[in-house]
Amino acid sequence: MLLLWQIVTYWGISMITQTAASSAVTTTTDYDVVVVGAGFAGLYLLHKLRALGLSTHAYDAADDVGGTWYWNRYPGARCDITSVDYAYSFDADLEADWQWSEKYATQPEILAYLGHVADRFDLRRDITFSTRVDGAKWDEDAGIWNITVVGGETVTARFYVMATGCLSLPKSPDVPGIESFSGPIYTTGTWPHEGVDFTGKRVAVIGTGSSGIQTIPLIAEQAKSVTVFQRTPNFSFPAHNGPFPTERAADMTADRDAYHQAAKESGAGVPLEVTERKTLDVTEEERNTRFEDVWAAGDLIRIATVYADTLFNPDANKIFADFVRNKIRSIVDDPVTAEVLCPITYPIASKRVCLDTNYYQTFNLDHVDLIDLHNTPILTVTALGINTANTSAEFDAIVLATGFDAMTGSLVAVDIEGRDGHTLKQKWADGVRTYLGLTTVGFPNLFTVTGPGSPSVLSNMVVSIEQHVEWICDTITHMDANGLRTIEPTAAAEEGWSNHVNDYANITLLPIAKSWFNGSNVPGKNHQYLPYVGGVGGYRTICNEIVARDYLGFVFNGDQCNDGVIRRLQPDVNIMLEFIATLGLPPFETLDVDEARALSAAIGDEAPPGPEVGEVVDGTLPGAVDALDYRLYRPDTPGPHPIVAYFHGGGWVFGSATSDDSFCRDLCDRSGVIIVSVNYRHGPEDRFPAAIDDGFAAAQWLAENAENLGGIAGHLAVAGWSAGANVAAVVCQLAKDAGGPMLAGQCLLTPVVDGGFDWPSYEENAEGYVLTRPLMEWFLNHYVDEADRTSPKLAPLRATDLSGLPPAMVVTCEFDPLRDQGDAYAKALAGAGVPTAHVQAHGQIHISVPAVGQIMSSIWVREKMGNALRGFFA
Ligand code: NA7
Repeated sequence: MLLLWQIVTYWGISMITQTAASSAVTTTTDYDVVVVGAGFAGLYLLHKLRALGLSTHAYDAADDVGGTWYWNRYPGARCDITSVDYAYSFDADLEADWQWSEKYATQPEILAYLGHVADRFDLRRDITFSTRVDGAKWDEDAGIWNITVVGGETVTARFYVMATGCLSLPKSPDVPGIESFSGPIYTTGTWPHEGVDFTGKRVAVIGTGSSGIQTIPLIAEQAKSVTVFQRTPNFSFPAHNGPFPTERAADMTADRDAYHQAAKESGAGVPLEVTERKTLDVTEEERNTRFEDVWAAGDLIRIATVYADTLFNPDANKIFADFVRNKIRSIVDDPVTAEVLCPITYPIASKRVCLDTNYYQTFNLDHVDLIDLHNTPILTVTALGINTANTSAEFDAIVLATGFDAMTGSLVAVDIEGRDGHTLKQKWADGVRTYLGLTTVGFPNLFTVTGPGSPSVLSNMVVSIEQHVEWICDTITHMDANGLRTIEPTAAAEEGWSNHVNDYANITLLPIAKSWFNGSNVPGKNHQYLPYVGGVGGYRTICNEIVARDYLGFVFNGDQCNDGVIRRLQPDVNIMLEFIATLGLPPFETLDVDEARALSAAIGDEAPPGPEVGEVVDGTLPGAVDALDYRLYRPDTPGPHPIVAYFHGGGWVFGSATSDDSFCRDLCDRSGVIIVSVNYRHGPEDRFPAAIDDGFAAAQWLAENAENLGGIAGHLAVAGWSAGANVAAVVCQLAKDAGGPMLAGQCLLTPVVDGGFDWPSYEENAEGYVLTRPLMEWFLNHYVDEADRTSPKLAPLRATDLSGLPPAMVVTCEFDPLRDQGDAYAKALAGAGVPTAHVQAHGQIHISVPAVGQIMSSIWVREKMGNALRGFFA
């Protein structure tokens, strides 16, 4: 159907005329776009939208521009991204004309900058100040938003953009009795414009987040006394603020395009090189030198990227945290106070790291006290002061530095009603779901700038804001050019993105702390890690890719749907695949067997070592024909232990008793049982059923010799990966048929249980995930004749009776050609009455679960496998 759109803008009124074949629908709106907020995001939106010829208007509750920098006027308020980077990049002249005075600009200077931007681009004429938007309702028939402001005025717009900032709604003061205090209460996020003179006053400060840490030293400079009420200590580094660092500015002016491009492609929106080195790969001396450099730099990005594994590996994180704790101890004179200031309950950087000026030194002043609310919680605030469990003190003023209802608070504070009368608040009550942090299902033509699910607060906000504003403007341009009235994400795209956001957070240590990043600072708020951890560069690539793929995951006009999920693999699995692609390795199936084995062994040699175990012993045991090598992994606990016979992966063609070394160590460590990795004969030299015969012989021998190996008689199970899982599964069937050995369980990771290819996963995952369909054909051809592929000794799924088999754990991976047959086997076992645990590992591929030390997103699977092995013997 031919759609013709005309957009006529006249005196701020836009008329959109849609002509669809013979029918014509005309909708008139007051504005093309209504924007809420006049901070960094709202101002740039106004400027951009205006340049596109769109009529636009912004509302802000403040009486001038500035957003968060309008409200947060507490003493000491500063940005903690270097000023040169915490500024717009969209206009070279603006950049050249503005000179920052300090490394980290103060709130008044940032506010002046935003005022300058508003003046320079004449933005205030399109902003209504001192006006709070309190409702927005989508009119499905007209395809427009009705936006109401406090006082009742309603305006209409085609598009509605919330540019309300991530930290703009102060958290309600959940301090018992706070309303009874008779003196003044100041909240950092809504500080009086005229300032506060604390001279001679006894001041209580509640809260030691970034705001508290910035303001406490300055209040202490004035006040007669300061008592700091600390619930959770934060890690803070000296900001080393000072004059504007001219060398950074010189880098920028030398090649501003390259500088800004580097920022856009970076992790955090600041063009700094980050190391790929890991904490435990360097000497203690080298590490300490680097830590000292970072301490001296006073730069959040350097702190967060001190080593590549700091945010991922608990041991690495602890080493850095210990360094900072020792710094705190070295600064604070009183050892008891120093310990109270040392964070110990969460990994460093899982709560927002702070930059300060003399924060810890302030506690050496005689008139500054620290109250540890962890041990002595506030019982109540009284008219005159604050009572804790063991103190009672009077104050002249209380400062609340208690934070914000972050990321979602200001969005759901407006009564936004989407399609079918559902509100955003209702939709997000049990969990926030967005597509890209920009859009959300049920709310057509609503955009959220730096919304939950985008890098936002984990990045330089200005870089992220510019990217979102430009994406929104490009999208509106695309829609107008193509006669598209409405845009909305699909449910599948939104769910996929929400999973991806969670997946990324969960491979880091970031969700561990209770913090405003995951909503746990606000009583009753849903706990969920809100920002996107994947970095601004990666995120930008995704946004661009979605556009390039014809707005994948969006539906236009309610019926032009391009459904799909942009990232389904686990993030670290994706990174692994990208890395493998850079190696340019030949497909195994194009090699002869010796070359393929050599390549497989060379790849295996590069794998990180697994965990230490109590003992590793190599030996041989009798196979069906010849002796078989084995490697025994003994737990670091007093024996005897149960034994698990493990059969390695490698398509019956590659591998050995030691080829899955790190995985076997990990299983041993997690399960507390002896793992005996047994080799078996391989094709093409020894074809089917040689591997199975060896596997069964090995199981018999292990059963008979358990006690000699430090095992327990009668406590034997089997496990395996891929072709090895095939061996394990068939051994269980043979043992059942033969009446022994008794097996306590079978743990099958991505098993081959069928010789046919008639499974959808062979089509869906035929290529691209390392184990390909052609490679499986190559393996089977080298191992087994066509005629034998339906034999239960090759295809245990085809056995006529699965009842009576040992309890099973079957793990399948979403992007594995073998997925469906593994799923079918789990179902068949359960159907035959075999106690079966079935783990379907979302976003994983055939090789990612055993990738110990490489893939963090599969740790939980290995943990379940370890528990299953232990459980077989419970
Ligand atoms: P934060 O970082 O959320 O800090 C708030 C602080 O207030 C934090 O120490 C809280 O302890 C404490 N708090 C909150 N509620 C209470 C109650 N009821 N009793 C005692 N203590 C309380 O907010 P900020 O304003 O400092 O910083 C927000 C961001 O703004 C900052 O990261 C920068 O990005 C800019 P808790 O840790 O919850 O135990």
